[in-house]
Amino acid sequence: TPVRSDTGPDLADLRRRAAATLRRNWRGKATVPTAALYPHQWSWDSAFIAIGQAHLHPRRAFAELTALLDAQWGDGRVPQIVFNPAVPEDAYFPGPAFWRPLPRRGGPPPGVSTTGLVQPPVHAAAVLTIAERHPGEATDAAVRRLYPELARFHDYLFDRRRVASGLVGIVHPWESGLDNSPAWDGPLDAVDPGPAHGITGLRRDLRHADAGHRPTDADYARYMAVVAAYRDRGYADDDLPSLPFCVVDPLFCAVLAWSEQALAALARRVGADPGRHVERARELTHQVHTRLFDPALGCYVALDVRTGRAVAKRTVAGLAPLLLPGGHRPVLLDTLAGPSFAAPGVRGVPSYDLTAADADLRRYWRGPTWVNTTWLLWRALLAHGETEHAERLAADVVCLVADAGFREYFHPVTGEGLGSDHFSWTAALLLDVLA
Ligand code: 2M8
Repeated sequence: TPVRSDTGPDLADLRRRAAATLRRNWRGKATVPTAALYPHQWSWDSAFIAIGQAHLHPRRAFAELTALLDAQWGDGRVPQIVFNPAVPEDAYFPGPAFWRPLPRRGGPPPGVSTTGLVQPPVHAAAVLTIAERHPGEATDAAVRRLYPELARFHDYLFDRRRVASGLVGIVHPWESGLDNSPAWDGPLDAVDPGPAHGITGLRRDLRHADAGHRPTDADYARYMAVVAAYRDRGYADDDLPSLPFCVVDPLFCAVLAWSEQALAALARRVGADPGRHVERARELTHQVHTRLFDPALGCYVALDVRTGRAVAKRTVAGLAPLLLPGGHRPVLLDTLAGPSFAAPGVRGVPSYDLTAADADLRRYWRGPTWVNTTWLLWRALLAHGETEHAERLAADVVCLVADAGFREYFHPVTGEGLGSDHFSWTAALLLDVLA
């Protein structure tokens, strides 16, 4: 669905600037999310970047994912961050040293430095998206190479991260991709931050972004304590609820089930048996719909696995199950169009309920509109034939970027650009909604 505009933004110019942003952030094998704030390769960023890159250079799109999967651990996990050895240790906090030791058995390939966490598994869905739009021999060859690695990643998630009978858990807010989401306030309150690490002095993000737009020091102290606990047990996934943080996130699970369907389609393309993918996608979809829906909030919610309690917060993650077949679609569509996420003048899908007392419309994942989550809902709406609504979201993305540039996130009401500039997935996904 092309966005048409005769009087609006100059779309050819936006496309050129998006391509320039991706070129600027390309580092030879992969793309950084943005130069100063995030100088390494991030997992789900690379999936979104590949989707946009495919409109420019399909080869580079597959190279991006290949670089990420080259850092896959022996146990199948695909790391949240692949550290670039050419970048100084202190350019990003927490840098490679904080994550060591990484396990030898089941860990990253020799000489490869990563974190021990994962991020939402959008990659298989990204590969299928690219393969469907850019068919050809090079694509077939790339799919043949990438399918077994993606399947191993999903095997890891389904086998090692299974919690709360049939749902898949995450062990750090960073694994959700929505780091300081209000959904994590409750579970994080129970985490002992431990001795002060002199966090403010260490945080590099505060040199590149406004402190009022970022997580707080109190958040960071707990992030570090949660990493340390997982690291000190060698990133082992036995008895996950004994870790200080263990939750089921509706976005992570919905994206996994959606990507698992994509994996079934990729398996068929390479002549592999799609059976286990079809079955796992069906079962996880069923679990999400039956266990995570909160009728009073009109959306899906996270579960704190340690307490067994649902987290009653209406966040954008709770709308992500719209990507899946079945479920509570009419209610979700109402919530998406209602005052929590839409109002006259609101652009894109805010990351958190606009009417909530603790919404903070400039602070990171606590209210601003992000292009990647808006894009996921755009895809979901298109898949369900909600074309008009989808086109509105696409037009919002174009408008936000035309007014404020390729920013990391945006004030959902004023459109003010927030966080860093020259942000890769904003550029990549803009190219995709314009395609
Ligand atoms: C943000 O997260 C990183 C940690 O992973 C950070 O704040 O340092 C999140 O927005 C995450 O979703 C994203 O993948 C990452 C890089 O863009 O930045």
